[in-house]
Amino acid sequence: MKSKFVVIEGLEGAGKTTARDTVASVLRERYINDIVFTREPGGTPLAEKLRDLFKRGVGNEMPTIKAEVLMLYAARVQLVETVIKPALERGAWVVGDRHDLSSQTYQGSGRGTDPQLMLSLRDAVLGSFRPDLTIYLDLPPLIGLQRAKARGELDRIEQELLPFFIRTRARYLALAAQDESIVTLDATQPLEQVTASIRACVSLWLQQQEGV
Ligand code: T5A
Repeated sequence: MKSKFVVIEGLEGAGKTTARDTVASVLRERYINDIVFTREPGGTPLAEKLRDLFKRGVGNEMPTIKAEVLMLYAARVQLVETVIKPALERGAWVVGDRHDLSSQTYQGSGRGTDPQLMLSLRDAVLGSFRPDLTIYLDLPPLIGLQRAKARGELDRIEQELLPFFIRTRARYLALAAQDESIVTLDATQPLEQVTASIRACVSLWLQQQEGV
C-alpha cells in the first residue's frame, strides 16, 4: 500500500499522545514499521523555534493574531516540505500530532480570523497537500482543560477563556461533517474505550485502502 499521512486532532487534553501510539501500533501489526512522527507547530529545528515563539513570545511581546497565523504557516510549510513529503516519497508513513485543521479551528474560529481567509491561506501555502486520514478526538473543552490542568501549568493558548475553545470545537465539528477524510471519535470515554475506538477506526480505514 502507498504510504499515507495520518493526523490526530483535538482540543487540549483530548488524548492525542496516546492516540498517536495506538495508530502506530495498528500500523506495526500490519508490518508498517517505517513511521515518522511529527508534531505541529514544530517538527524541524526551525519549526520548533517558531513553536517556541508562538507559545511564549519574546519577553512580554506576544505575537499579534496575524503574526501568529503566519508563524504557524511558516512552521507548517517547513515541516511539510522538508520532513513529511520526503518521508512519504521514500515510502515511510507519517503520523502527525495536529496539522492544518488546528489552524482552521483555533485561529479560524477561536481567534476569529476570517475562516475563508484561513482556507485561502491553506491553499496558497500547502496547495492540494492534505492528510489521508484525520482522527478528530472530540470532547467538551472543560473536560480537556481539566485533564491538561491536572498535568501541569497551562500555556498561553490553554489560558484562553472557555468561549475560545467552544468556538474552536464548533469549527472542528463543522469541518469534520463536511470532509470524509476526517473521522470524529468521542474522547470523553475512558482511555481504554477511546483506544479501542481508534484501533477500530484505523483498522477499518486500512482495509478500505487495501480495497482501493
Ligand atoms: N495550535 C496548534 C494552534 O493554535 N494552531 C495550530 O495550527 C496548531 C498546530 C499546541 C498548541 O498550539 C495550538 C493548539 C495547542 O494549544 P501542545 O503543547 O502541542 O500545544 O498542546 P496539545 O497539542 O493540545 O497537547 P496536549 O498534551 O495538551 O493534548 P493531548 O496530547 O491531546 O493530551 P494528552 O494525550 O497528553 O492527554 C492529556 C492528559 O489527559 C489524560 C492523559 O493521561 C494526560 O494526562 N487523558 C485521559 N484521561 C482520562 N480519559 C481519557 N480518555 C484520557 N485521554 C487522555
